[in-house]
Amino acid sequence: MKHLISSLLLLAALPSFAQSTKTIKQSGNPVFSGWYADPEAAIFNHKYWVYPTYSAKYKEQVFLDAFSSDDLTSWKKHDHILDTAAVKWANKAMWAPAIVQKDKKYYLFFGANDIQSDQEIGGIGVAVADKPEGPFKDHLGKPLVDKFYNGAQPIDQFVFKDKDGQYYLIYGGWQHCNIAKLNKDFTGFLPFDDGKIFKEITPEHYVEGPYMFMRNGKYYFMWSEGGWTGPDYSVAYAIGDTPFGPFKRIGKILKQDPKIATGAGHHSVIMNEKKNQYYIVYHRRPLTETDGNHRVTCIDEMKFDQDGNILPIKITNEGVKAQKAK
Ligand code: FUB
Repeated sequence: MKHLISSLLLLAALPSFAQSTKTIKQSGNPVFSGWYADPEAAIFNHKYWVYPTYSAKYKEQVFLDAFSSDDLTSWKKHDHILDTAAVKWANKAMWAPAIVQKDKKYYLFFGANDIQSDQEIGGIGVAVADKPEGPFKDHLGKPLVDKFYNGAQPIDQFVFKDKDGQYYLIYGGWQHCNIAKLNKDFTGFLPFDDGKIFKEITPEHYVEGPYMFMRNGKYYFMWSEGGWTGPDYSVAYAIGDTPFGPFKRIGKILKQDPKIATGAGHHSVIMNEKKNQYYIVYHRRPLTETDGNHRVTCIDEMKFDQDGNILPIKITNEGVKAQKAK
């Protein structure tokens, strides 16, 4: 009799056990397969989107793919959302997309050609589409930024929307970061009060990959440090009161873990400020790989302390729990 009762109790507990195993669906890291770096994440129409660099030899980087997901765990690939065939001035090294939805259009800012001097053709371009999956077309027929200003290589673009609705382009490689005020249709820039177009906001140890977001009225500025082909690539941050800083480096929050992966860097953030839920979307190199381009896209949780400082991120193989996009 005793046995019968305990078996019945066990059976009664089964449905809730099944339910609890259902709720622990994890993304795993990397979140999708393939060599993909510099992931830019966004939420459009209750779907997560990731726009990464296709991580291959420069000559083979002639397109961008995108990925979408309802819950961060299953990802659908959208092939060739932008191709150099649609951008007459671009022919290699299509890098680090930044996406913006504005006036029912989607704008994809990208770097192309990895220019080494003002004499070369290339820089930062803008493409436009009616849907997040494209197809994207060249918006300008020429680069938006095609020269070095304040020493910044025109790559690694990010578009920040301030609380007053103003969009800013924040970008730069070669250890220099600029901010510039975008005009309404993203065809050019508006000068600052002092007449300048590009203001330098480079913090200490900045290399590339800038990112900005707001939390509790403060401006969080993040960037990558170290060399992207090596193990020490990492992310650091500063907090400011305006998008122009000043930004005093606080410290590193993302780096390699010898048990998990190397070269963790060039990231973006998915956030739900009301729920205080933040995810860092970044690339890293599997421990088995040494080729610079062998980078994979991963997602882990980002947490803050009581004073608003970002806590060091624990990079994982498990990734994050399933979570609907809001
Ligand atoms: O993927 C190409 C380059 O690698 C990016 O522009 C850099 O930020 C680095 O991640």
